Amino acid sequence: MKRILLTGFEPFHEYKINSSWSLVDSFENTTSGIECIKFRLPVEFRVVSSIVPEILKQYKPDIVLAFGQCTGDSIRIERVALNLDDARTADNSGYTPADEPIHADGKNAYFSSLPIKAIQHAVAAKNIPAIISNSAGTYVCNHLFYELLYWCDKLSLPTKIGFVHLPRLTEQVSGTQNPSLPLQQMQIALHEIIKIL
Ligand code: PCA
Repeated sequence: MKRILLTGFEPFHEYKINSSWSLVDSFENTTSGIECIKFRLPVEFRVVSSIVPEILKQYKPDIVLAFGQCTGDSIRIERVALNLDDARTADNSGYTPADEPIHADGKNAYFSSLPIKAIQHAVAAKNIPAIISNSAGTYVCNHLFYELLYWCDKLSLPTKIGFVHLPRLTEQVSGTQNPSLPLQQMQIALHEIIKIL
């Protein structure tokens, strides 16, 4: 059975929950004949760096689909991971890297190894807003995406890597005009994505 590793992040900044972990945690353990393994990550640059090679070796996934939360109104399928940490605010350990490469021996950037356009079309076909994003930022989400691609390259792993930024959940923005997406829509999107992988 094909194995997909789904990752989400713990809450960070002012948020009490993180939509990325809400989605991963609520998802089934098997779908479309694919085994789904779930992993919750801390919003900490250094811990993410140490965990990534470990989980790749431990779970040997065929695919890693990593999720993070953003403030937009669409599901953002990330195209590129940059070799750069540049945080405006501290991570959950209090660390605030500025203009730092993630790996001195790494490429400046890696592209997603999943079919991003096919993913976008599969989600949009369900009338769920989905766009291709050409920047995952320079915070912990980009850091995770870069580490996953770096280690697959370094260890010559066949694992395919993708990163998706999710809007906040409806309950996270109640009482404000901020954009959001219901959990159920995110679950439908994830089903559609897994079906085409
Ligand atoms: N979003 C942040 C880090 C964790 C998360 O869910 C980001 O976009 O980098």
